[in-house]
Amino acid sequence: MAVVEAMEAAAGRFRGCLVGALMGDCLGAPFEGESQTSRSVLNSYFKRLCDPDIKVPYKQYTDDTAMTRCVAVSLIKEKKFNGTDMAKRFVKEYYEEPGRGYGSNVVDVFAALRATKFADVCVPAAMQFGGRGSYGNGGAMRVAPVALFCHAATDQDVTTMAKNSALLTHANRLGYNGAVLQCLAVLEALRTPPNQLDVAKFLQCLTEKMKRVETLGEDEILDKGQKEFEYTSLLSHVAGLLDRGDAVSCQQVEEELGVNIIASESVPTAIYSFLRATNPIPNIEAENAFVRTIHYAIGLGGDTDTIASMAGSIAGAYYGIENVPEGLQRHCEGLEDALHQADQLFELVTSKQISTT
Ligand code: R7I
Ligand code: MG
Ligand code: MG
Repeated sequence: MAVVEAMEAAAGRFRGCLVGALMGDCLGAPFEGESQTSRSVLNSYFKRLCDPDIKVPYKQYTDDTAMTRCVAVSLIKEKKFNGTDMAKRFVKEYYEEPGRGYGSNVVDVFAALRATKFADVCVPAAMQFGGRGSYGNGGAMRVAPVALFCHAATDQDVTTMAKNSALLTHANRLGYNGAVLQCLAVLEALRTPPNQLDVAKFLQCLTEKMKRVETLGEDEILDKGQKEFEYTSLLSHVAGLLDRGDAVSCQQVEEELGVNIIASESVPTAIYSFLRATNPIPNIEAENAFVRTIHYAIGLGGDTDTIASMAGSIAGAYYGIENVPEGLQRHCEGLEDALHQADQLFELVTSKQISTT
């Protein structure tokens, strides 16, 4: 009995993770690019969404989910990371539905991948921004399936796969290390037993891992003005803000962590949102900590779909699908696919028919 229950709980966390990512994207997208949204406006937004008697427009997913789905399907079909397969899926997906709100630069990568017939799938990304590569958050926003796939892998293997999945479009160190950090955060949430989250420990663990990740490799170069331990230092900012509790305003989060489409100004913000929402937040009515995470992340403004999606995938991995209200799930385009992909990933991981090296 205990084994069956443990398996169900673990499967529920896989589902929570991918549905959390989807929900943050779908519910956050209508606010993308806006400045902060007041908590009372978002309280009514969530109340209306949860009310079965009120009809609200269906919430469509954006590029965040379109690409996350490609990552998931590629890992499921290949049973390992295959960069060429993943890149082909990104490109096919983009040209079938180009109107999903992609970053302006990543579209050039897709065109170059297609024009070069996928000869070397990392080259087009490496040529962006004068050869420095993009540091947008596109590598991080789609990385959740990698964390699930690497559920039992070593830190080294997780880091390598997250980095390789990001390098297909984001060759800048801040771009791919943002994906690594987001992946490690999802994994840490997934591996933390229910009700045993210790915020300080969670951050400490991520900080130690990022210190190793950010130690400059021989093949890496720092852009002018970039710091070697950028994310490590941002995590200490996150800890500092959390220590100040409710005294921290949205404005301060925007100023100190950022709410932008750049990875270093959104991944730490998503982690902060998840950790901050473990406790009640003044004027946010949601009693459910998963919902509070997404509500809080959206309220920060800026890159709301992506920050809510990243925060949602971490929160969903920790709280599990049983804590994700069905009244909210039903609004999200692509819900069935997200659930199915989570189940397929769980099956693969538990059957151990995969390679993570
Ligand atoms: O990172 P990416 O896939 O965009 C993801 C974002 C998410 O918010 C989605 O929801 C969607 O809205 O877009 O796409 P990129 O085009 O690689 O990067 C996004 C943007 O970051 C670029 O268009 C630039 O504005 C900025 N950026 C840079 N700007 C200057 N120099 C990324 N790298 C650089 C850089 O090196
Ligand atoms: Mg988007
Ligand atoms: Mg976005």
